[in-house]
Amino acid sequence: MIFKPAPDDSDPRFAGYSVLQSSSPFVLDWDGDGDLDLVVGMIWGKVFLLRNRGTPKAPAFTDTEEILAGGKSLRTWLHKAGPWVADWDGDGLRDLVIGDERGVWWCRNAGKDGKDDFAAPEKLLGKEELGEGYRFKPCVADGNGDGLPDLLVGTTFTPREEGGGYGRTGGNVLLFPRVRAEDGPGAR
Ligand SMILES: [Ca+2]
Ligand SMILES: [Ca+2]
Ligand SMILES: [Ca+2]
Repeated sequence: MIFKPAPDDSDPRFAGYSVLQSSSPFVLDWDGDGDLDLVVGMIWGKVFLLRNRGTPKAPAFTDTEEILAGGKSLRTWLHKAGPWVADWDGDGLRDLVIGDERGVWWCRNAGKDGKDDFAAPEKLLGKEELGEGYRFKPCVADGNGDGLPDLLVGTTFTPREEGGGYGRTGGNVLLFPRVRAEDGPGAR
């Protein structure tokens, strides 16, 4: 599936690019009209919206839409963005939690009157917490059943072998439990 114009034609890297190459979709009814839309992270770290212009049974995704964060088109620090939409800080507004090659980021929503107002990405987890790996893909869920939202993060890594070669690519799912609700974002 190739969209033209591409998500950001001002940047030649995106010209005519397939938005589905190495992309990570998150499915939800973003606009509350009863059909499922897609929030998609793409290979170069951009995150954008594919609004369903069809129906629940016959979806149609015809264009890409910018998501603004901190007043700019949303892009993570590095590529292969993996978005998740959840109310991370429990204030009743959906937020964006995004993984990339470097870590996991949070865009707090301070919107009003039903309109989103996402802040620029703020780091939740970096290499120091995530360890060896890359292509981090977060999931916000109560992973340990205590009622508080936790972060589960999928990773990919290719370990070095004796002699300098690389072994088979593998991965983990890491759980970062939130200890106290009042600790806010990043608590684990
Ligand atoms: Ca919808
Ligand atoms: Ca929130
Ligand atoms: Ca929990």
